[in-house]
Amino acid sequence: MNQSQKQQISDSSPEADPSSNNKKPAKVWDESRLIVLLIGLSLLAEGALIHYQAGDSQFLVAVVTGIAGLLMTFMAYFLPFEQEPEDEQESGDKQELENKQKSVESKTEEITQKIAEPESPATEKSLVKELVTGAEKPEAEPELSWIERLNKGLTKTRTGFIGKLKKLVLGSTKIDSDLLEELEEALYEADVGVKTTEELLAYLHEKVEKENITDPNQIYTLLKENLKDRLNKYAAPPTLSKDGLTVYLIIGVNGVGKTTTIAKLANYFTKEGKKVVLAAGDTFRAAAIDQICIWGERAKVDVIHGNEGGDPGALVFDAIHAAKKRNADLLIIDTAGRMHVKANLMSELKKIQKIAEKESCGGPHEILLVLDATTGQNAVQQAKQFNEALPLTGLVVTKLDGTAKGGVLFAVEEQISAPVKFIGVGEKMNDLMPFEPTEYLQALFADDTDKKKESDYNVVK
Ligand SMILES: Nc1nc2c(ncn2[C@@H]2O[C@H](COP(=O)(O)OP(=O)(O)OP(=O)(O)O)[C@@H](O)[C@H]2O)c(=O)[nH]1
Ligand SMILES: [Mg+2]
Repeated sequence: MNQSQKQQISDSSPEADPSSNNKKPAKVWDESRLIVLLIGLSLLAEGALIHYQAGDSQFLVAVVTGIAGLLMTFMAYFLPFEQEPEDEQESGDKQELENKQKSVESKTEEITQKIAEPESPATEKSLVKELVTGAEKPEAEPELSWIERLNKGLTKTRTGFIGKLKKLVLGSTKIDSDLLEELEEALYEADVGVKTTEELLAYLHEKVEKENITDPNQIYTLLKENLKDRLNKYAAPPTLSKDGLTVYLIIGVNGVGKTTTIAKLANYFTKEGKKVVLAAGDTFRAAAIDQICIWGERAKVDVIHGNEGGDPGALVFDAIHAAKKRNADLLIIDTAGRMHVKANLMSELKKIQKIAEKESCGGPHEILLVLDATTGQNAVQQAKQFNEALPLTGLVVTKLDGTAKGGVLFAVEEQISAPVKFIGVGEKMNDLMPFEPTEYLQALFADDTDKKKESDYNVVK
């Protein structure tokens, strides 16, 4: 129990209230006590009277009477008072106090137990179910096409990063060093990265000088073209084995969206007519197995899983053989989230990769690093270090719907010279697709009002 909880409990206990228990009984001059006092005083007066009237002859009687009076007066005043009986109100209060104390004691015990015991497996399971179900709440709006989802998902970046570029360039009347400097700043702010920004600026400078460009509109067009060329330079479709089982290994730091991406991939490839099997390779995080099993149920694909705390390498071995036995086309392996700076966790990934390589023909066909677009430049560092540990074949950029920057996609490809293979623009099963630079840029640069239907785009399928 921590200090503040202890404090809370002790503050609410009855002992904390000084007025509650130490109440002294009130002095009450009941009738009998008054009578004793009166008799005592009368005897005193009688003693004095006898002495006054009878003189020395009755001296002894007067003294005895006086002493008796004195004693009775003392008795009436100084003898300890009996505690008066509690009235009904007070005994009710006492009962209430006892009940309160009992309830505080049981509450203390309950809190202590809660802190000492971990969440029961049943509670954990229901929490996982809630998490996965939460991502699939029925939509109030009608089902959208991928292009509409993409367009919606990129709203923040379109109005943020791209909106700023548009305002800057199209709002200028001339091309000068101020404009180019502001442009540079906007690119940095949007996580486009130092290298890409410098190259972009050098390209614009050269074009402006060589072709004597004076219209800012042309700068805008040049910028768009350059960004498109950059994305096209790396673009590559997801690899699928021509014959036999294809194996995808999904890696990344904690919470970037690996397991959700796996569910989305299972959904996508199933719709493409492939038989997909999932491997619950995250044996580390509590309830990770339950999470992928629920996603598997939803995507209607088999999940090969072991026990929590088991060896992920052994699980991958079993999963490859189980997938082959089922004649699956694609096995997607989940892994536990890990920090890119932890060498021992990176070597565990290498071990998994070796097993996949040995047990499958030419696998893993994709080693996909999942990156959370909202983490900005940190995603670039992650890509660099994971790529040093394992040769990445591609990237999955998730949560593009949650960022107004969106430039990290350009930076990260340049950094490791590997393509973005999938992008995620939401939590739902249909919110992920293979990355197509053309449709991505069209959604990014589309005007919010006039480019909302799939037919408005020149979609590369
Ligand atoms: N908005 C949004 N949320 C996403 C996207 N992809 C995943 N998420 C959410 O990201 C959270 C984490 O997803 P997981 O799939 O559990 O992440 P993980 O990388 O497997 O996490 P660990 O296994 O703990 O390392 C979930 O709440 C997902 O719904 C996306 O493209 N957009
Ligand atoms: Mg996971």
